[in-house]
Amino acid sequence: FFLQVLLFWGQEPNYDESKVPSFILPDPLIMENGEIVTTKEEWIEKRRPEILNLFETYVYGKSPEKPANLHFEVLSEDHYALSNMATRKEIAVYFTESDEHYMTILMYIPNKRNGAVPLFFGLNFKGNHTIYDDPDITESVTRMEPRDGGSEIRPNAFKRGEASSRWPVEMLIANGYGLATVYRGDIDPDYDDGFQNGVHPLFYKDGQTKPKADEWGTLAAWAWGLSCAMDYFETDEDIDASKVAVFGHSRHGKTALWTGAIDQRFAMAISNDSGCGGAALSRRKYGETVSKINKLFPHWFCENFKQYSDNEDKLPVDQHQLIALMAPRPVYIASAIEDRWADPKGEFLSGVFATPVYELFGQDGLPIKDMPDVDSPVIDGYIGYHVRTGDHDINLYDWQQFVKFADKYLKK
Ligand code: GTR
Repeated sequence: FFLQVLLFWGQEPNYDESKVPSFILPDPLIMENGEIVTTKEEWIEKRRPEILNLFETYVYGKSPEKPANLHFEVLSEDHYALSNMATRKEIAVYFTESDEHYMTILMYIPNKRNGAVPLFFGLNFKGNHTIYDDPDITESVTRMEPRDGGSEIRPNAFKRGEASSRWPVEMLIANGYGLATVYRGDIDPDYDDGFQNGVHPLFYKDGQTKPKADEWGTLAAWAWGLSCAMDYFETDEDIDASKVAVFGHSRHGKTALWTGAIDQRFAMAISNDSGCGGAALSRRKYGETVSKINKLFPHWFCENFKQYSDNEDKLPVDQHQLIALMAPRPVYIASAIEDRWADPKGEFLSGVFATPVYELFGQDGLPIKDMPDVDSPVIDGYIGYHVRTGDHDINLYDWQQFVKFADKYLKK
């Protein structure tokens, strides 16, 4: 079986730093026509839209405009959740004018609050009911059933609270933050079904049966869904919509960064172990590569991205520019030292190479050039970073750093 997996991936991943090829990264501050960007105005008006468009066209795919008839419904509200510490709400966000297709936002808001609160917001893997052992959370179900035998694992196969080690609900509430999440399968189930379920078909033009080569894959659809949730947050007076941090682990970390890029209403983005197609530089080809990710997850990116499998040097962008799209907003990159598949050093370097864009705004990006020691977070600049002990996961240690970082920017 192992051999088969290797064959499927094409080759063994490279984990040898001496075998990382030399490469030249696209310069975030040089326009495609060669002009050099020297002011923040030029960045905002010219270079940022140019880079965003390159990522849309060649990496994640363009998403449709949000529907004008996006509407919301509060499905439940309980002011005595978490032993009276929090208010729990569930909100349906309907994607079209009918009430057929929707995602459910689950949120906890601290009861001890002076006005609207800052919020951490991100996708979950296994259903809303898995993030916390609370009998009153509505169990996620797959509303958008696979039409031809796809294999997305059904969220109701997962136990209530089974992902709770990743979701420190009490700690966030005690620190004055709200927490909100959506089951990603509500937006687009995570398997390659030719884009027949999920939100994609809701937006096909007449006769269209799949996204065009430069149109949204699954990661872009998830980001689009998170952006729809922001429309809701703007209507909820318990939430300070100008202080929402979008976060995510792994594939959801990639999504969080893309969400922050397409929707500048998010005040902060947090990437945890996001790796290839997230914070890690593609040109390093360390651990997971463009070719491996396109084979393993052919539905994540747009079709155009496939032309860069084993052809990273031709990519018109690299992932440091995705970090740069957050500027001047704060962004946090977290790695785990044993998670070599996600290339911790490549994640760190994206922060280093995004820094010149922050400097245009007179801000410190990532204030160091060499990787810090394990378990020594760097949270002084607008780009925060840590590499912690351990493997691919998001745990309390990661969250403690995110809270420290967020306290600096979202508690002002
Ligand atoms: C892996 C994938 C990574 C990462 C991870 C996850 O299998 O290769 O890119 O996204 O899954 O989401 O946990």
